[in-house]
Amino acid sequence: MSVRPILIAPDPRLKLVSEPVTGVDDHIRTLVADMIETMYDAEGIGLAAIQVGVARRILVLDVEQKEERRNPRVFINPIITWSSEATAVMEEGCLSVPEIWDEVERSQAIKAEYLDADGNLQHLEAEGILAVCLQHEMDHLNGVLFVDHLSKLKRSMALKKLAKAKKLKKAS
Ligand code: K1U
Ligand code: ZN
Repeated sequence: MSVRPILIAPDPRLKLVSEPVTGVDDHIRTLVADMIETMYDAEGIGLAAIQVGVARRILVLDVEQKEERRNPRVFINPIITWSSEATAVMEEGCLSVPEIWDEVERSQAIKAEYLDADGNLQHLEAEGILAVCLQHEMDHLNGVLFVDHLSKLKRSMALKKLAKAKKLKKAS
């Protein structure tokens, strides 16, 4: 297992629509193991394959983030089969948009279908942080970043802040 570098916005690869996985083979299993290690290394609660430069419809989540009780979940080719009309607003961050946090409104509850790491079909009903994180990661599979949900003004401020932070990091 290895930690892979995480793409940072405005890397154009983050705008790609990822391709479905056609079979869970050793190549996919290695990618999934690396994604889990990368997520924990970065102290994230989720990660999509495109964030490590692989345009495949795979994401990993662990919204508990307790080192002594790790519970990584793997979602391959996930689809949302139902989303509540009721919405909730939660502050979000993204490992590909470092140091930016802002409020995003999403469905408060969802139902999803996906393949697990063994290629078995699974169903999930989620609410709270799990629903938020799953919707955030599924956006990545479609080339959408959480800042794309913000107003034009807020998005441009966020991206300017990110560019400034990148410039300062480069200069130091
Ligand atoms: O980059 C990502 O897609 C992962 C992202 C997931 C996420 C976070 C918050 C709301 C929605 C989706 C993150 O994990 S950002 C880092 C983070 O959440 C965190 C980092 C350190 C401590 C606690 C949380
Ligand atoms: Zn993200």
